[in-house]
Amino acid sequence: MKKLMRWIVPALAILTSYVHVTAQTVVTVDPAVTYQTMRGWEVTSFVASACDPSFAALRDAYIDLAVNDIGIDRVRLEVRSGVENSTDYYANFVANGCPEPPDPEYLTWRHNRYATVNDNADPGTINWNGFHFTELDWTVEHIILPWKQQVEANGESLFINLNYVAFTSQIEGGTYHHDAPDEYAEFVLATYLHLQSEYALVPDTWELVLEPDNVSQWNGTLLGQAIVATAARLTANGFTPSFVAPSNTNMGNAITYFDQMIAVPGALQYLEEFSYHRYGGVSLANLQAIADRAVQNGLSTGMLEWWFDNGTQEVLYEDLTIGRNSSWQGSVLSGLFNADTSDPDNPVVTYRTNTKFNRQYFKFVRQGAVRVDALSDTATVHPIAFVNEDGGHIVVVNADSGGAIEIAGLPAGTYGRKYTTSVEYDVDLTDVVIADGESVDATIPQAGVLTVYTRGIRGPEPVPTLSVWGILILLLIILACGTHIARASASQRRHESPC
Ligand SMILES: [Ca+2]
Ligand SMILES: [Ca+2]
Repeated sequence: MKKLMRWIVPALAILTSYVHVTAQTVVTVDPAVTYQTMRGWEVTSFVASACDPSFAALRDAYIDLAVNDIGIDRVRLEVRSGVENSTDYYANFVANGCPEPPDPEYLTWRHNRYATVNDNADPGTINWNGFHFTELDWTVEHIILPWKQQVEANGESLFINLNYVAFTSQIEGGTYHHDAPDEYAEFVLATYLHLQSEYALVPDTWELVLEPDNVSQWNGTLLGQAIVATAARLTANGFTPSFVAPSNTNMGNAITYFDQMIAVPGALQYLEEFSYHRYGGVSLANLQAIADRAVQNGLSTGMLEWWFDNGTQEVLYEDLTIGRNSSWQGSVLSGLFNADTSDPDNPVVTYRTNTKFNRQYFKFVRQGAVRVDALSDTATVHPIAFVNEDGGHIVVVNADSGGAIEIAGLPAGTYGRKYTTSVEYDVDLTDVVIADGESVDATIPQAGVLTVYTRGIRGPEPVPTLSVWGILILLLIILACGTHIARASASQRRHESPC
């Protein structure tokens, strides 16, 4: 009996180890099956009030972290309809110290910032005295240009999505005339010409109207007519029109507006992105309908606003997979952070929870990356994969619980492994080197997000050279591991222990 037990115990141990390995989740990546191309991780450019004594310190900290650590590479720059007005209400507001409500100077600003006064009776002739770009210029000079410089220092480019805002329900005692397509087109052209002459800046895209379902003068058909009129003016002035729309606050309304918009002859050809927000009408059916329309019409999609800590990694995953998003906005710039400004010159800036999790995506998946197929054999493990323009492969996994994950289908190379859970942030596991046909294994201890990413740029692996000390250490490791090898699983040997 004793003799029999001597065989049974190790046999059981080997069997247990085998069962453990086969129970791990297998994620299979297939780079041959491709989906959307990425167009940047977006935030709106807001830092703080222009009059906030912490503004400059916050701006410097936010931009540095957003660019160099989080991976934000696209910005929504807003321009208000009230730029076309005979009075520079923004200049007056700032001159009065940017007062808060219910200060009457604040209310004057609020009641007029979307009100328009026509520059002249001819939409074909710009009267520059009828436009005041003071607020836009302040944002460009104090936020966009320093931000752009930092992104470019990393060899990347800042995608600028210029967004027209006209919350006309705030107007009191004023009027609004940009619901005439030719007047709207003149406004857009004036903004393009101004940015080009002042800053040599040309936006990558123009987002037509922020939340048109909150603006009584606008509907889907008018959006389509505005695209056609604006595209003609921009083209005639040497610009390449590229529009993002309809940007409804409600996903259901976005579908309705989109259908009306592209029914206008000539509108579709200048549309680049089908944009939507998530404040209402949220359903997987609506998300699927948005993705289907985008595929059918050769467009990208973007969930471009769900602020106030709603942009979790689960929402991001849903928008990237079912919604096929190429760009995504979960917050304004300041919304990525918590800031203690009790010392205005030295604010203490930390990451909000969503930033920590979403950074697992943002930091590694860059503009131009192509999403590729990734399948999981476990319902609680949600994978997504990308190939960056430099050939680097990225696999991100939202895990509903802790566990071991084997990632198959990646090309030979050296891979970094990083995870974040609710109790641990930014944990790096040791790098893994795999040959063709091998898998990358990683274990995440609790629910969270795991990222596996190519180290450096793909190419032939350097030939390893070993010093005398290296050879001695290797021999010691082999000796130390010898007795354990039989019990360790093949994948554990390869990836998780020096054995
Ligand atoms: Ca005008
Ligand atoms: Ca005019």
